[in-house]
Amino acid sequence: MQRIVMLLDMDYFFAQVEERGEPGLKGKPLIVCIFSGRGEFGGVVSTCNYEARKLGVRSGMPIAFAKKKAKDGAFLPADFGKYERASERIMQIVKKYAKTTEQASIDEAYAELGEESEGDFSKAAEIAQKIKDEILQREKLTCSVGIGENKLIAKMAAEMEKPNGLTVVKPQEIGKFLHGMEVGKLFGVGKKTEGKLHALGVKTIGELAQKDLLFLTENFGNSFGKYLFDASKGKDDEPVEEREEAGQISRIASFPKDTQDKKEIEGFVSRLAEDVFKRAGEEGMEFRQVTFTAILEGLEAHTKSRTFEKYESSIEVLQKTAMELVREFDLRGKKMRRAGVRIGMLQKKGKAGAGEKTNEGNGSAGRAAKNRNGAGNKLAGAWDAAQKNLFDF
Ligand code: DCP
Ligand code: CA
Repeated sequence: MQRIVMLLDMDYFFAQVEERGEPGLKGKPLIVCIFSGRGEFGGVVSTCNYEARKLGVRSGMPIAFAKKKAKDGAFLPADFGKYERASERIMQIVKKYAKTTEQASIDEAYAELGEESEGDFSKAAEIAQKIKDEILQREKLTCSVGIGENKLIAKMAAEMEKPNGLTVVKPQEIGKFLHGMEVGKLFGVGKKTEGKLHALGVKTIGELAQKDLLFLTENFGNSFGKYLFDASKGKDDEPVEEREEAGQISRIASFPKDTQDKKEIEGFVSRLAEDVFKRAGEEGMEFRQVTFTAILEGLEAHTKSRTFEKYESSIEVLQKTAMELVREFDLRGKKMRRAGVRIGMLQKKGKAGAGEKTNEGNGSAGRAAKNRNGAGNKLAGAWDAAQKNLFDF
């Protein structure tokens, strides 16, 4: 049977969710921000709508900079819980139409559609259209979908038409699809690799596909070289694999002023723990791990974790552990700038037979290790990027 893979990517996701809640915001630049609490515009842009993109605003940009570009824009704080809940409902819709699905990030999902469409690309496109319609009808949100014979082609096809696109690349069209494309557009090729390829005289994916394996492994190492060799020809055999739940819930925030005051730090961390616990409760999760993160002046970051024998679900255990970790932490004369609390190795409460089961290896580190090539960062997806933003200012 012909393999058919779909990738669904929500359009300007966090910003679209905000727009939906506030129809008055539609048509105006809308910027979702991760405020650091430092000054009115300290922090970074999480994402923004297309009106703001037209003005040059981008994910990861300092908010103060975005403010200069979109003077009359609406700057809203990110509400991760809201996006997670929308994401969960969207994933449930995708699962109704396909037996095998994989959530690749908070707003992206792969699905195998070969069986469902009897190996017929037009039927697969019809299924994708039904999924898009249902998401629009139930969630009032648009997405862009790519369909191809593997994950790589599906992902790159989804990029072709945004927003609200549906792009099918059939096997016989792959050569034409990739040939003239800039090499930087090949999935897994970041800025660094792109620069190196340019220096080697490779500008397009078609030119990359002409290079022999030895040339690529000599320049990019065995595993990434092999990846480039295959990917440039549109080859990819990564399976669509179900992943466990995201595996962690965290909250991180800046102190109003850098501090060394132990009592202030304890009170602050205790409030973060309460927030995390509230979210865990809302999602019905229990945890086996508690992590405390400290970011000191100069952005030096430290983490300390404790792992339990069995799953825990009480605020007392979380608070007590967080406090122990804080007290054990040695500031070594420095001041603390940000602090975070995370619970990990999660499972849904009372999940049958899950007593000994853990989510180890399903977190982003496990995923990154599994991703066999330099595409690791990109494959890990936007949710990791969003998490990373929290540490980026
Ligand atoms: N995100 C973030 N910081 C980044 C990248 C992403 O906080 N540097 C968050 C906000 C995005 C979400 O992750 O809404 C999904 O990321 P995407 O890269 O898919 O970006 P969008 O969905 O916002 O836009 P697009 O329409 O281009 O997919
Ligand atoms: Ca998206």
